[in-house]
This record gives sequence, structure tokens and C-alpha cells, in this order.
Amino acid sequence: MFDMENVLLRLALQKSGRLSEDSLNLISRCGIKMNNGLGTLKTSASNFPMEFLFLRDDDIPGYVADGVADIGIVGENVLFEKNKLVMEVHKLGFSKCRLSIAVPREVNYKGVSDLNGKRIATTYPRILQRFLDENGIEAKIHEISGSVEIAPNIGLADAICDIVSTGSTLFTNGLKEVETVFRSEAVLIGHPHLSETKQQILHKFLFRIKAHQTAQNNKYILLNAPKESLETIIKILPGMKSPTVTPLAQEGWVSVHSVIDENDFWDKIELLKDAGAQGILVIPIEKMII
Ligand code: PRT
Ligand code: ZN
Repeated sequence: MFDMENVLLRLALQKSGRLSEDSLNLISRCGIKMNNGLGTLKTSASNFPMEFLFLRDDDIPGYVADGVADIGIVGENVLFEKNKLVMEVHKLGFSKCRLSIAVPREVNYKGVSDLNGKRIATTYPRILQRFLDENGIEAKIHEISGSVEIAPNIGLADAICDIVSTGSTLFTNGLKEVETVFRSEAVLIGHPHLSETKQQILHKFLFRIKAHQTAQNNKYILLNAPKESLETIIKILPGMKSPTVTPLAQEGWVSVHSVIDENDFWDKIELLKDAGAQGILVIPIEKMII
């Protein structure tokens, strides 16, 4: 299918952790079949010129910068903390989280200047330092490699700066979130100087990623409407170009097919019902190329 002189684009993935499942899912949604690689360091794809390296997420920016891997999937938190020379190619929309400062619940925190002179434990010293500098705060950063949330309880620090998702880890450790330092999601990163052939493969991969993301953000909608409401209904449903309208066997009724954005889905359904639409069907879209 591809005649690319046997060049393979090497993608670095997290071996096991919070990014792994969604990364593998994305690859599969792009129609790329990975040869069985469970437990191995490296595997290839059977139907796409791609090879996969399984690594710790912290090592991914470095390997991509050095050219050991051509592209990688990593959290923006790790990308910015590692500060390696790589390109941020595309945001992937999963593994969303934030890096926040938290203090013991009983502390009467009034604002960022309360952090002056305090000790803050974190595994993200670089991102935290930038936040402190931007806010003109002088605090002491304690870099630790894990279990940051216990630092205040054992007297190691007055505050922490750590990844928060649901907030339950902070809660169970008697901490409260007081400042958001950084928002993160998984991103596709790339080596800054890929060969022409590798860039072409990356292009194909990106095209598939975007088709999958667009499909995820849209729904296919089918409904029946009385002919006299058609004009109103078409205004509510702009669709990709214009909706498909076909007559129904029942006199005076038509069937309307279109695509709607996931974000204004519920508002549009209300409006469509009010306009006289009936038998509304909403169907997920597998791929969408616009
Ligand atoms: O072994 P390896 O080094 O590869 O993995 P890791 O243990 O360093 O990373 P991993 O798998 O935990 O996370 C990978 C990436 O997922 C992170 O770099 C973030 O970009 C993203 N991510 C999304 C998260 C979370 N959500 C998350 N909740 N990373 C970590 N957490 C931890 C956080 O450190 C804290 O301990 O979960 C806890 C907080 O969660 P809540 O839900 O209780 O608030
Ligand atoms: Zn890690």
C-alpha cells in the first residue's frame, strides 16, 4: 500500500500508565494494527509504516528530541517540565488534568502572596518556578519524586504542587486546591527535523487522528418533520453543507438527515422538538472527513 522505501515512523508510547490505554485506542481508531507488543520494548504495525517504542512517559520528550523516536505521545505537563527541543504537533484531548498548588485544609489561604517564604513540594520544579516568577513570589521548592501529597503531613513542606484530576487524592490527604498552575492534556510531539518521507507518514497519521477527533465531536441526526416546519428545522441544523431531505410515504412529511456538534446537542434537540420534529435518531459517527 505504501512505497516509502521501508521507512518507518517511530512512535514513543507510555508503556503502562494513565496515557497508555487512550494512546492505544487512538492508534486503533486510526485503523493502525499493532503487532502483538505486550510486554516488549518495541513492535511494529502490520498495515502502516510505523513502529512503536514503549517507554516511561518522563523519557519520551528526551527520546524524541534525540531522534531515537520520531514522534511521541506525552502529557503537556511532562513536555513543559522536561523542556526538550521537540515540536508540539497536535493536542489529543485525553488525559486532561491540571497542576495545582494545594495547602492543608485548615490553612486560611487568602491569595498567592501567602506562598511567600513557604516550602512547596513538587515533582514539577520548572513549571512551578515559572508560576512563582510570574507572580513575583519567593518560595522554596522541594523537588521530590513521588507521593507529593503526603509532604505537608510529614512536615516536609507547607504546600504542594501536584497533578489533580478529580481532587480526591487531595481530599483524602486533608489538602485543598488553592491555585491552578498549568492545564494539561495528552499531545503528539515530534522531532524538529524529520526526513521528508517521515513527514509524509506523519501527515497521514495526523489526517486520521483529525478524522477520528472530528467524528467524536459530532453526531449524525435523523428526524421526521412536517413539510411546513422544514425551513425552521433546516435553520437549526446547518450540517456539513446542507441537510439531506427525503420525502416520507406519509403525505406532508419529510425525513431530514444532518450532522450536529456534540457541544450544542441538547439545545438543538429542544429546538427541533419545539419546531415539530419527531422520531429523532442520533447516531455516533465512525470517521468524518471534512
Ligand atoms: O511509569 P511512568 O513514569 O510512565 O508513569 P507516571 O506514573 O509518571 O505517570 P501516570 O501514568 O500516572 O500519568 C501519566 C500522565 O497522565 C501524566 O503525566 C498526566 O499528564 C496525565 N494524568 C491525568 C495524570 C492524572 N490525570 C492524575 N490524576 N497523572 C497523574 N495523576 C495522579 C496525580 O499525580 C495524583 O497522585 O493522580 C492523583 C490525583 O488524581 P485525583 O483524581 O485524585 O485528583
Ligand atoms: Zn512518569
